[in-house]
Amino acid sequence: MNITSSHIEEHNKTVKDDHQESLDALAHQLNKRNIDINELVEQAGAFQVAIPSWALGAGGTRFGRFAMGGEPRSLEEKIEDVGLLHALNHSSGAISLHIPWDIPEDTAAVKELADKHNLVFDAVNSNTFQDQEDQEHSYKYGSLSHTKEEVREQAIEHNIEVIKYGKALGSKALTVWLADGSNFPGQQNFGKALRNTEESLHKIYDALPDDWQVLIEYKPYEPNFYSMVIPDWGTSFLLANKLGDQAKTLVDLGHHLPNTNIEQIVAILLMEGKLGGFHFNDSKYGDDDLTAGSLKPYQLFLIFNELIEGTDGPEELRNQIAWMIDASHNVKDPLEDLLQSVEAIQQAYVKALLIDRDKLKDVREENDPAGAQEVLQDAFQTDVRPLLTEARVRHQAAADPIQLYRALGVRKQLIEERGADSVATGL
Ligand code: LRH
Ligand code: MN
Repeated sequence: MNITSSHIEEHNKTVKDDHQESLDALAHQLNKRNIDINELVEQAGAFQVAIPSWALGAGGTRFGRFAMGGEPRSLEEKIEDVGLLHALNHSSGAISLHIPWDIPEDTAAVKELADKHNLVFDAVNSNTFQDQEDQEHSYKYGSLSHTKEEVREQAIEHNIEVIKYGKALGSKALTVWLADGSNFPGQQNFGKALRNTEESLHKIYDALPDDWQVLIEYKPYEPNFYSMVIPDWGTSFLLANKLGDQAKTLVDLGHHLPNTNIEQIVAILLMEGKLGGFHFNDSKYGDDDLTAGSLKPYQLFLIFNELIEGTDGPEELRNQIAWMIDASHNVKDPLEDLLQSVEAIQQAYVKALLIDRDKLKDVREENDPAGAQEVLQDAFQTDVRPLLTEARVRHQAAADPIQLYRALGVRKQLIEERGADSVATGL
């Protein structure tokens, strides 16, 4: 299923006048604040979010999984689906692979296919939280932290193999998330488990190419429900500092206990030069992996406020951090969900760019909390959608990606091509 430039042109023609009207209104509004809308359109257009290869099919829970139909059956079909998203919004120009769910059998052919869709490969993810058929040692009781050296060695080898795949595809980072932990008090020696993990990570770190990073992802619980070896940002930060400059922390928005101030964590990691990347999603209770910005758009905005506050300009910000989604779709069409996530992330980014930083600095110096809220609200309550639409139109993408996706009946066509019960590897 290909979305052609004439599909896009036809669609953009139908919304042209309405779009121009709302864009002019926003440009006028921003002009009064001495903000050049074209500068923001540029920044929005340049902001790319990587799509997780494991979130292109229907997810599920232990209570059930409801097939979506037309799910990608291979890595090649996954790349086509991400290519389709990128054709629609011109902001999904990267794919993050998970190994062994997405082993590139022929890396040259896979890279060529990705090039054809204007896609690059973001961080590659290792998987030592599931046992593969031909695996010698089980990860039931952990991997890099395991009490048995042979299990740790097996997990280290897997991570080094994942780096090899990533190198062949042009990726520049390895994401390590460990399910390692315990379900019951007394089950694990916390200190030993962390020390084992640190030693194992050192061996992986030594295998990193010089221009690579290792991103250490933390999570407070699940699949272990009493303790996780890397439960919080502090432990990930500790390990990243012990490993070296190429080790950073990855912040998955769903990996925080309720009401955690994630924007403060982001501010500190950024200040310490240890913020490596994000897994964007949203949640109400646990690691729900819901559409980014669908429940807490203000938190997403506040996170971008800290990101812009802590870096010298949009360019530096964009280039030093891995921007990735991590989601699981139980009821929504995965492609629509991902389009909405990218839109919400871009809205938070552009709204944060609208914050009057000088005014914010002044009201903070004057200890004027109400004044500070007014500055943030002016930006957050600005409807930036016409600006994002314009960024897409200027890059020959769809003014309204979901509208065009539905008008073309993409899901229906994918079901005709791939069948109603095709299942994608992943979560
Ligand atoms: C763990 C996690 C991690 C991935 C997995 C797919 O919850 O967020 O990033 O490896 O989801
Ligand atoms: Mn994640």
